Formats: sequence, C-alpha cells, structure tokens
Amino acid sequence: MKLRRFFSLTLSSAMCMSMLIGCASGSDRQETHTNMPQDSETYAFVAKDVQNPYMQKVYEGFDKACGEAGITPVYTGPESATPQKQIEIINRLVEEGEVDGIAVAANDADALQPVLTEAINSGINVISLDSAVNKDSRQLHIQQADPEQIGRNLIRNAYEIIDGEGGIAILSATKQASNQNLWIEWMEKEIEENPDKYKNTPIVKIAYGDDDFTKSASETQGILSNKDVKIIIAPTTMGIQAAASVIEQSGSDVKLTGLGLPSAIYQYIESGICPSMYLWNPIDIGYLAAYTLDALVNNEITGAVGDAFTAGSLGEKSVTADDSGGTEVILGSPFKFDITNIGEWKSVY
Ligand code: RAM
Repeated sequence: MKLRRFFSLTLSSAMCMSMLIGCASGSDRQETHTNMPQDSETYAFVAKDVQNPYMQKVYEGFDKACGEAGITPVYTGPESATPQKQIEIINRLVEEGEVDGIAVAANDADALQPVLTEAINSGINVISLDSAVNKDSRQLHIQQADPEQIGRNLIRNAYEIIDGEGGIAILSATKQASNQNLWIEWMEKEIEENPDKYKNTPIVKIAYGDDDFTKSASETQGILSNKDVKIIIAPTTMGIQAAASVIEQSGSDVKLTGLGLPSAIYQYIESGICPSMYLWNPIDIGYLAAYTLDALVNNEITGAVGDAFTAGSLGEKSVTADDSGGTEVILGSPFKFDITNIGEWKSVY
C-alpha cells in the first residue's frame, strides 16, 4: 500500500512523528522503534490504556513480531481506558498518514466505528485484538481464546473453590469493555443452563473497576461489605490484582479467581486467596496481531473465513467466523494457573 508520507522513518523523523502526536495531547503516549529500514511499513498498536501492564505485555509481542518482519512498531493509547481518547489518537494516526496498519484493543465496541471506517477508507488495515470493535469497524479480530470457554471456566472454577456454597461477585473492567461483557454473558449462561448445580451460588453483584487500580480497590471494598459474597471473579488483570491486595489487607476470607498475570498474582495463589485463575499468553496476542496485520498489508489474506497465513513462530493460523457475523483469528485456549504450575510462569509474564 502506498501511503502519503510526510517524511521517511529515519531516527529524526520517527522522533518528529512522536512529537507531532505528543503535541496534540498530553494525555496519551506514543513510542516508536527507530532502527528499522527507511522504507519499512509502520503498524500501530492502540492500547486500552498505556498504563495497564497487560497491554504492555501484549505490545511486547507486537514489537517482537514487528522486529522479525522489519516493521516499525508504534505503541500508543490513552492514559485511562476511555473510547474518546482512542478516537482522538486514531484520528491523528489517520491524518498523519504514517501507519499502514492499526491493531486496537477497544474501549467501546461501537464508538470507534466512524474513525476506524475513515482509517479503512484511507487504505489503513484495521484489526482489533483483546477487546473487539464491531464487525463493521475492522477487517478481523484477534481472539485470545473462545469467549464461551473463558466465561464457563471462570464460573465452574469459582463454584469448585467455594464448594458450591455462597454468592459470587464479578469485578469487571469498564462497562463498555466488549471482551469482559462477553465473558460475563457466558458466566450468566452457564448458571442459567445449570440451575440445580448453581442454586446456592448466584451472581449477587457486578461491579466495574475500569481497569484502574484505585477504583477496582474501592469497588472490592464495597463487594466485601456484602456478607453474601464468598468469591470474587475478576476477569481483568488490573481488577484481580486490586481485589487480591484488598482481600489480603482486610483479612477477609472471601476467595478470588479470574484472569490474572502470573507475575502479579503468584503470591496470592501461594497464600490461597486466589487458589487458581486463568489466562493465555498476552505476548503471543500482540505477536499474532502484528503478523496478521502484515498478512493483510501484503494481501496474503483479506480477513475472510478460510484465509490462512503463517504467524512467525506461532505457525499456521486461519481466519474463522466469529459469533457476531464477523471473522477472527483465535490464539488458543485459556490456561489454568494454580499452585502446581505458578512457579514456572511467574517470571514469564
Ligand atoms: C485486562 C484488560 C484486558 C483483558 C485482560 C485479561 O488487563 O481489561 O482487556 O483481556 O485484563
């Protein structure tokens, strides 16, 4: 794809691009790698928020794949998880005409549609990862793992941890997060479809910590004041970390499970506050996203069902239909972490 270029991506121009974007707003950040060939393509990863360590791990893989493929990577995103700031950032990326591909972890499934449509119309390849935009706003989505498996596994795991007795509270990310909302729908479905099994373990509360540590911690305090709650499911790496620390400090015997980074939660698995949790390899998500963008940019795939391509060391990947009528590439299955394996993983991610 030929894009209008204001300048070539030498060291000084990459700094210049960073400055241009940085000048437009003090509340988001952009980083580029500058040791790439002058005519390399540029792919941007727009994080839910740049502070989130999970997003930083995803970018680590994105950056790695870009390095292998000779692509210039850009890390950008808002300082807190809002769609408005993502719209501003993507707008600037489109106006500047420097990027050939955008991978976005969306803070709202629908709100980014106008700006992403503009990006696609201007010749930029667009995918979502982690948290999807609607099917009309992207060419395909990178799905970490089957949302049904994630949602059902989390409820089944919570049920086992509390021996089928006690209320369940969910501490989610933002109210508009499409990934968390879909997982919560599957959690509710698992309970609805098995009323006998779950008769003593209802979901008594859903709270939103906005992927912000302080807000998640104060929501956890609220949850702990409800004496019916025996376990919290936090399907967000930020939420589970905040909940674990509040439970520990308060001395509560409420248990915890969810989706967490082993590096942040291992001590709570060891102490028994969070007997087990799930995740997938966040580095691989970013790695897969960059190779998928590359396959789109080089016209190896169009994003249609049946398309296949090689995603570096992850090997052959194919495009499948998703539940919304769009398409996706799935990384794998959710992986369970507990006392038997957390030691091996706590230094990996
Ligand atoms: C959080 C984010 C992200 C989610 C992970 C599990 O950091 O909300 O979207 O996929 O947790």
